Parts: sequence; C-alpha cells; structure tokens
Amino acid sequence: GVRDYGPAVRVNQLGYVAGGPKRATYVTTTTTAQTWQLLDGGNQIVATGKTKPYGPDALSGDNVQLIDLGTYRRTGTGLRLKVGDDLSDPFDIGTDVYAGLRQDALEYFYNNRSGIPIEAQYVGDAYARPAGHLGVAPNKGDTSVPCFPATCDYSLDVRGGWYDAGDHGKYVVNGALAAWQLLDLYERSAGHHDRGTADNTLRIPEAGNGKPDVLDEAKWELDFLLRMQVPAGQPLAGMVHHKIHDEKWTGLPLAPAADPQQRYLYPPSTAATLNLAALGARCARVYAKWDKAFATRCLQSAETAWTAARQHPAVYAPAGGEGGGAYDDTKVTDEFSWAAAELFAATGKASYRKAITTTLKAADGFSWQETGGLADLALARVPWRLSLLDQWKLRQRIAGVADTYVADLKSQGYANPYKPADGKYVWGSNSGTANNAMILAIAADLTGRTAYRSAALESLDYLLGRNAVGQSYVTGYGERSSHNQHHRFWAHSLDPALPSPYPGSMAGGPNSGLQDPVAQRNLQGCAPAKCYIDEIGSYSTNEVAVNWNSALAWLTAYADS
Ligand code: 9MR
Repeated sequence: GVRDYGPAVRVNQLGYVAGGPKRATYVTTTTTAQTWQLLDGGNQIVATGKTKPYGPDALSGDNVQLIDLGTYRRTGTGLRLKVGDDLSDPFDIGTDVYAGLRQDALEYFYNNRSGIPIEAQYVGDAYARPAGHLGVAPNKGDTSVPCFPATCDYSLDVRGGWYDAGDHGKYVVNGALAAWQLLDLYERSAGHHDRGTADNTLRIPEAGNGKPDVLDEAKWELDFLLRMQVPAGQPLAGMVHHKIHDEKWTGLPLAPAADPQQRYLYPPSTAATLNLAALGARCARVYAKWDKAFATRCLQSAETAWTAARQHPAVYAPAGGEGGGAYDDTKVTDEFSWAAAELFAATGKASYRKAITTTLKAADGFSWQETGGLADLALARVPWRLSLLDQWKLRQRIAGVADTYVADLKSQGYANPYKPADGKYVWGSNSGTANNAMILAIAADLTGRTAYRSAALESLDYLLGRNAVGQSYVTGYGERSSHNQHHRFWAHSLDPALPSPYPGSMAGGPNSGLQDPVAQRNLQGCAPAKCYIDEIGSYSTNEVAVNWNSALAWLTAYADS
C-alpha cells in the first residue's frame, strides 16, 4: 500500500537546542521559494521567512526545499512550522532538549543486561523481567558454556554482559565497540566537567555506589568480555572467543529466561582478541581513578590479548553459520592498529606506538568491522603522549574528516553526515550517522569550530524525524517514533503482555540491502533513505543493537552538554 510518511514539513520531532542550528526540510513539488511560519503552542505566528528551493534529493528521491529558523533562539514547546497548508509535527526549542533522551539511551544497556534480573524499581513493571542465562532451567547458559563441538574441549563461565540486539547472542567485536563508546563518553564528559561523569544519573542497581554510573554500566560488559578470553594452559591461550549464542536462532517473542536452547562458545578470532586488547587498554586508563585493581586486570588481559594476537594474526571468524550473527571480518590490520593505539595511550610504550598503522578516513568512519579510525580517536584522548607537532597533525586529520562530513551533510536535502559513496545505505545506517556525528563532535572539541558542533547537533535532526520517512528512529522521542523494533522481549506487537522497546532505543535504520523477508515484501524499489519499515520482523532495517545505542548515547550526551 501507499506508505504514510507524515507531514511534508520534516522537523526534529523532539526539538532543537536553542543555541544550535534549526533547519527543516519541506517535501514539495513547488520549485519556487515559499513563505514559512513558525507557530507557537497557541497557534500564534512567532517568526516567518522564505524557504530555499533545493531540488531532488538523491538518496531519498524527494523533491525538497529547506527551511532555516536561523537566528530564532527563543525557547518554546509545541511549536510547529507551517508552509501553505502543510503543518509540521510539534517540536520544542529549549536548553535541555536532550536531558531525557541522554539518560534513556544509556538505560538501554541495563535493560539488555544478561545474567541479572531487570528490576521494576529501576525500569517500571512493564520492563521488569527475570535474569536470563544463569543456567536456571529452561536456560542452559551461560554459567558453563561448552565450545562448539570439535573446536575445543572446555567450558567457560561467560555469564553477564549485554545481549547484542534483538537476539540473545553476545558477540565480542561489537560489544567491545559499544563499551568503548561508553568509556569514551565518560572521558569526553570528564574533560568538559559534564554530568556524564556523575553517580546517581541512571536508574541502575549500582547508582549510589560513589562511582560514575556510565562506568558501572560499561563494567557489566567488560566483566563478560574478560570472561571470553581463553584461559592459560588451553590451546590459543590469551585469544578471545568471537561469540557465544544459541545453537539455532530462537523465535520471537522469547524472554531471555525462557530460552531452552544449548548455547556454545564459538572459536577465538584475531579480531575479537584485538578488540579486547583495545578496550582493555582503554579500561585500564579510565578505571585507574575509580578501581585500581580492575584497571590493572584490564591492562593485563589487554597485553595478554595483544601478544596472543601477534602469535595468531590471521584467525578469522567465518561468515554464515546458524543461530547468531557472524560478525565476520578478514581484514584485521585496522584492529591491530586500534589496539596498538589504545595500548600506547595506556602505557606510553614505543613498541605499541610503532604498531599504529591507520588514521581516521572519511570514507571509512568507524564500525565494528572498520576500526582503523579509532586509532586516531584513541590518540585524541591522550594529547600529553604526543609532541606538539603530532598533536597538530592529529587535529588536522580529524578536522579534515569533519570537513568532509560537514560537506556531506550540507549537500543533502535531509542533512546527514552519512553519505555513502556508492549511494547505498548499509545495515545499521543510523549508526553511520551517529558515529560520523561523534567524529564531528570530537573535531569541534579539538578545534573549537562552530561548523563541526552545528553539524554534530544537526545529525540528531535526521535521527529524530527530519528524514525521508518522516519518522523518529528513537522510541518514545518524537510524534512518530519507531516502536516495533526487532527484539525478543520488547515484542509488544506480537504479544500485548510484553512491552514495546524501552524509550531511547534506536532502530538500525534504512538499509538498501533489503536483507529480511519483511523488507523484501514491503520495500521493493525503495530509494536508499526510504528502505525502512517499523515492523518487528524487519531485522535488517529495524533491529536495535548495543553498538548503535552506544553511538546515540555518546551523541545525546554531547548535545545535552
Ligand atoms: O550490525 C551488523 C551489520 O553490520 C551486518 O551487516 C549484519 C549482517 O551480518 O549483522 C548486524 O548485526 C546483527 C548481528 O549479526 C546479530 N544480532 C543483531 C545485529 C544487528 O542487526
């Protein structure tokens, strides 16, 4: 049927930061400038101006015009933009627009913890559930998980961590990236005296323990990742198992505690090992102030992992397989370089510095698979380890990438720092937007340039409704927000007794690949930016994932600060 993309005037449905950019996109067949009006909550006109014709937007196929509220800085709620008879969804302009989302985006992680009951006192009755995968029937995992048959002959206690996404697997490469992003969020907050470093900011069991909540949350994943390391005395000791998941994909809906399947440890990979090396090194630096013993343990595991990866530099996780994501990757020079940079940042050792071989590249950005750029983001946190010249070069590199993203964003009808060169959106494209925005924000911090800061903020407009489907991709934030994401417990659309996704959960977003049956049935012929459907079965466009919400958490913390 005909898809409903909502109002023709597309805005950030949550709102705009009073001191930030405020633009909207108008979908129209008109090609001449029109008059726009800004209406307040009482329908009074508070500002007016002219639209700017843009033309056809390549990735959406929409003919659009642009609206810029420019210098309008007054705060308000329930505002709307009007062009002719077209009225936008309501939005706010404020100074604390992102305060709530910032918190919810981080509480996503507690809600997806494995091995601990999710308690009503923190999340409310609807989201409470018993602990998953503690070896209590019908669960078979994760307290003693055997290796996949014929791959090794031991079992490990790999309880805890976060479930990857809508499934019950736990995968090292993207779990480590997600935890890394939370640790980087913490460091960014610490450098800006922002409340992201505070205790009692999240509704989690550790709140009130005197330590930053964001570090408590990241430690839940770190403890799990450390358990995935092959113990001394076993073949491939020091390497890290790539993943642990069910023998076959479980069906939907299914609460974690009700999963009856056998779970297995899948063989170690060089990529997973280097992810632990990188994250463990970052952990050592970040937790040194809060938990010395833990920081020391992190560094030991990281250095052990590094040594093991050097001994086994080409052990690749296979593509395909049953019951879980593959997270396959046969190029690990980037993982080596990222790990080396984090280990150099933590220890200052020249040998690690020499092993850094990659820099940030606009075309790559970063993702669970492409980690080369993270070497530069690691160095950006330890300027004192670099000469003034090297600091300057690093700033130039990151600023150069940011320039590309600003240009990409400005050249599109729906401002987005993610603009794939091949004109195709990938699985998890929204994380491409958020990760590129994080790079913009870091560039803004390093250079003080407003253009980078504005572009980072404007990226959130795309995620929150100023896009080709007129939809906020974040549950509970915006008039039309995604709420049927692919998830085995947040499966309200399949079982009314179950909740919808927790507020602040970001959908993967448009994916040109149409890699699931629901997308294939509904989205044939879609323009890249429209290959999205808010149905629970569309895992390739509408799943949630830890490494996507970590990007949202980083970015909204930045916007809030
Ligand atoms: O985020 C992953 C994406 O980059 C891959 O293209 C895709 C297919 O391999 O897998 C995505 O990760 C999924 C994982 O394989 C299984 N759990 C859910 C993840 C998010 O959809």
